[in-house]
Amino acid sequence: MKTSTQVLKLLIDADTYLSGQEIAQKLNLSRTAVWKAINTLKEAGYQIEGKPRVGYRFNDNNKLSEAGIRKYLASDLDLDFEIYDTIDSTNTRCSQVASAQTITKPLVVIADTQSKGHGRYGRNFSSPKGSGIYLSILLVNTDPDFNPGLLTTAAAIAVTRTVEKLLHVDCKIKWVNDVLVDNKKITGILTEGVADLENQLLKNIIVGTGINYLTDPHTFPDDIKDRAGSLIEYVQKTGISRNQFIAQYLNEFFNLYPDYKKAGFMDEYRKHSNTIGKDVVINRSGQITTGHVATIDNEGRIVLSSGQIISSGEVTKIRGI
Ligand code: BT5
Repeated sequence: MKTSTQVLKLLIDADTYLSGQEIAQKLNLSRTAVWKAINTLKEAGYQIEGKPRVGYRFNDNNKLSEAGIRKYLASDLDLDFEIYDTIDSTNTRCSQVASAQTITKPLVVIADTQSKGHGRYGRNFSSPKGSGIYLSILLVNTDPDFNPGLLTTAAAIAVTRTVEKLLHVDCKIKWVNDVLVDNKKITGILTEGVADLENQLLKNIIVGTGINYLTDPHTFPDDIKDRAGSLIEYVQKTGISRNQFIAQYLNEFFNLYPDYKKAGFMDEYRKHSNTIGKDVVINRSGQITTGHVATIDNEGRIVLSSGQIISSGEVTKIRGI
């Protein structure tokens, strides 16, 4: 571990002021090395407060960091992290890693901004810097009957639980993968599989989540500004950092993941659904279906009152909303 990373971890875990001497003793460093590490951290954008004769304290000023996330991560979670200031897409990075190597534990890739963040059907996902959470989890898959729809549903519940617990605001879920607050989309989720070329099994799964966390709603591009929303108002009220939110989301996700196929969260999903009981228009690759949504079943599929079951596609219109 780099000296500056060690110092950062110590300050984050301490949550209070540590004198230069204490840091030096704990890490077996010289005072000069501590001073240099503090400067390196400040230059990298970490807010380290220095008080004469008292010491240094880390201020979680919204800068993404592995140590800042690990502080709130469940202790039994064994994950690797890659954190970028800028990247094309965290999902793309995961698929590159999956193609280049065999991973043995989940890898979490996070970026402060994405130049080519994408959603389903190659659509753009707006990813401005310094405010959003763009995160992909690369999982090892050994299940030949992997169910991407249901895992996406579990991820939507993980986001919903995190938002409701930490930011104290209610969420709705628009089938299948959009989390809404105040009727606007604050999160999109994209699950992708990476096939093993030899046996065509999905050897890895990528669960990508984009969250408009501190995004200024006035900065949304014109084409989405009517539908996209931000959590900024609730984040500012509660003061929860991106690092803490990310850790809680990972805790929730990995709590659901081992048993996701048992669908124990589907009652919770149905309670949060803004789609059940509504007349909808569903677009499946250009094929349009209209109907009344009777329920969403334990596979995460829409059941229309006509009896028709729809497992994928997009709800383009919900009447009465
Ligand atoms: C999604 O697709 O909503 C899934 C988005 C997944 C993004 C994450 S970010 C981390 C990871 N890396 C990636 O490259 N992707 C994942 P879909 O259901 O197809 O919705 C896309 C549509 O949502 C767009 O066509 C816009 O209408 C709208 N949209 C784009 N950016 C948005 C934003 N920031 N907030 C809300 N809506 C947005």
